[in-house]
Amino acid sequence: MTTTLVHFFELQKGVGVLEIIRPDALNALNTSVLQQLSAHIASLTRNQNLSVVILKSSGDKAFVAGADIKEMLDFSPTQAFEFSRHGQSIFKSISELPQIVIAQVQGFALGGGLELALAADFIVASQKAKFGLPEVGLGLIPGFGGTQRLVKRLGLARALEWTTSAEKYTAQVAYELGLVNRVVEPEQLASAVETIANAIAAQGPRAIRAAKRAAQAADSSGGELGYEFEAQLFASCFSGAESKEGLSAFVEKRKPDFRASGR
Ligand code: DAK
Repeated sequence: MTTTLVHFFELQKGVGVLEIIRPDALNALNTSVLQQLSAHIASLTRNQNLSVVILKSSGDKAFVAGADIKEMLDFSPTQAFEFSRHGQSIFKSISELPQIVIAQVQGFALGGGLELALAADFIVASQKAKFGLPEVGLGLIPGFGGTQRLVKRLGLARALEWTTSAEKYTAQVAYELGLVNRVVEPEQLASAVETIANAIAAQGPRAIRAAKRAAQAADSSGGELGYEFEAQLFASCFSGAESKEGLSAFVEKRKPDFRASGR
């Protein structure tokens, strides 16, 4: 029997919810989660009855703690490239959904988790949420389009600081930088998102779809090249010892030593 890792339901008329359910691994994105996500996205792409999709996850602690580090441990550069292109295409489909996608972020949105939130149209966060791209601490770079989308959202200089420092930022900082639309108290998060979703769903459905396409056209500079380049660079991270050290260190619950000889 297949475990349900991504669940979809209709919350109200015009509003759907897509929920990632993998709380024991802080909702980390493994191949099964991505496959189930992909299947739901494919059916949402054809769904004309919904104006809004709320993207959320299980548990209090994390929205999504990233791509599944344990699964990535044994990737070859070729597998990494395939995984990155597959992941990018899913995330691209999310950003191209006809509905307005709201990421409801209650806790850690790290690495692939932040990239997933960035693929949504906007983010509403709990005061307890934390955002960051810790991949360089694993000897990697973001692989799901985050290097591209964060630059668009924060500008080059800030995005580069986020991508290379591996620092975690509070919801308030993310709000001040324009990454997050609203920050609310943890117990208000679900109702705040629902209120925004219902307000959008009450408007003309065709107008909502047209408004999203028009806004995205204004934001479409850069094109495909950056994503392709990101996938190639992500794959190249797997051709040396550095990512092996970073990924193993996480699994073995120790600090990585990137400076040891031969790396
Ligand atoms: N993958 C797998 N398991 C994870 C995980 C992850 N990303 N994050 C947490 N877990 C697991 C932990 O291993 C632990 O499992 P057990 O030891 O209980 O079996 C469980 O979730 C609870 O985590 P902790 O015990 O660590 O909980 P703490 O409260 O102490 O810490 C934390 C919470 C979020 C600060 C910590 O778990 C953490 O630092 N997690 C890793 C965050 C991280 O580095 N994320 C970035 C992952 S790399 C790609 C595209 C994109 C990417 C990669 C490839 N392609 C398309 C190829 C992106 C890369 C990433 O996202």
